[in-house]
Amino acid sequence: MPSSKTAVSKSHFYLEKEERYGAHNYHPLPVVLTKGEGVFVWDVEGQRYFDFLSGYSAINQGHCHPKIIQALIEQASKITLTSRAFHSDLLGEYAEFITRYFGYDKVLPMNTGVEAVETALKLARRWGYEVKGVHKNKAKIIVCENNFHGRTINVISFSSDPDSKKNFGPFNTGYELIPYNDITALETALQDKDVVAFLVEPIQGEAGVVVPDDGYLAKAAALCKAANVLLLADEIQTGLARTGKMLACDYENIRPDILILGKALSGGTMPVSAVLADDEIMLTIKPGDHGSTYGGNPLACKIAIASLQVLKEEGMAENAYTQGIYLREQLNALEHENISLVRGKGLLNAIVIKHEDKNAAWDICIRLKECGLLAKPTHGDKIRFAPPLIITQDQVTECVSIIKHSLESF
Ligand code: IF1
Repeated sequence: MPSSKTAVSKSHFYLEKEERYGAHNYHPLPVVLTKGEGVFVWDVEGQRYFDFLSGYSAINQGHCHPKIIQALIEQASKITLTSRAFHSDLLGEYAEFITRYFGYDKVLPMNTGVEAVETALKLARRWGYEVKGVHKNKAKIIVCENNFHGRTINVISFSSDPDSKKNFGPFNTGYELIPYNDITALETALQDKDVVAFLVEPIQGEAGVVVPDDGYLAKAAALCKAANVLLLADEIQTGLARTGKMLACDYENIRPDILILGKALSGGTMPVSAVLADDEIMLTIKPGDHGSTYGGNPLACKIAIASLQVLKEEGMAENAYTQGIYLREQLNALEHENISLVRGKGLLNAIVIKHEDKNAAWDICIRLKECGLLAKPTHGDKIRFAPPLIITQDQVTECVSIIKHSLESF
């Protein structure tokens, strides 16, 4: 990389390569990051930013958390992958650790979030046929409008977002869409005896941090239990202390039949996901029925144990709870004409931008970047504010003044 280049063309050097040789499946903010530590990231120009996206909640513990990186380095120099054709000295230790941590009989380890979602759907159908007794290929799964559970063809089969489905058909069947946060709609859908599961995000992240009414999840859980239908909680984005409790389900004291985790399960180091359930469900999968090359690899096991340990050791849920209240209070106190709404739980928040220019949210994010804070619009007029859960009150105060300044100069 020629060092004499001006600052702008340094980033341009990297952007050009990506544009030329990489698929154009994203539209990122024009910033090229090269270092991350805690709540901060640095670009190739040496500029420092507050990270208010946290890798879409995969970096809850902060960038390059020392204890997680230490675990990674130690294990990476021993053995990283055995495959499941053989045993490792870490899978049993990890399985015991995570099942005790969340209170389930067993874990099925996978890699990406969507793989864990697909695994949960397969488990629910298998349980539906072999335990509930639904007739072959008749199983139905209820899902919510504006859901986001990943990008495989099966999962987008039940998306309600035309952009994520366009020209990817034909799609899978066996799914019924109902409105989110609508108990009556769920009650009606559960009358169908072929329903085996209800898959739901405790807070809809991609939809723009849509928080359901208090009691919605608890009522949904009760209705599912009464109908002998499994409750599948997708906590890939809301889990692991992000919303101010270890799980967003904890706000309503409900225990999903199948718990789906990902993202921060590895502290942002590598894809690690997990599906937790009790034996009646989990043991319907027999040897050879399901798996993946990297699922449960020793490197992932070691990293996940460390990632879960630091969440508790450093009180990250409690800090997310406290700083989330403070952040929303400070944002509301701005009473800014372009902020129509502030919403969220813990440190999963979004502001809804009110402006006649449809690109306002994007342009505000460009201004935020120029003022030292990285955030990204979601669904047009919303900007997600989700910093690492280690952020201090003083740092939140500094970030709110950056947001205030950016809005005023917009
Ligand atoms: C992208 C956002 C999108 C998720 C929930 C499963 C998955 C995700 C609740 C799948 C993944 C990521 C995917 C990433 C951007 C981000 C995201 F909501 F977090 F903002 F897309 F909607 N369930 N969410 O949020 O997990 O397979 O990605 O590990 O695809 O652009 P994955």
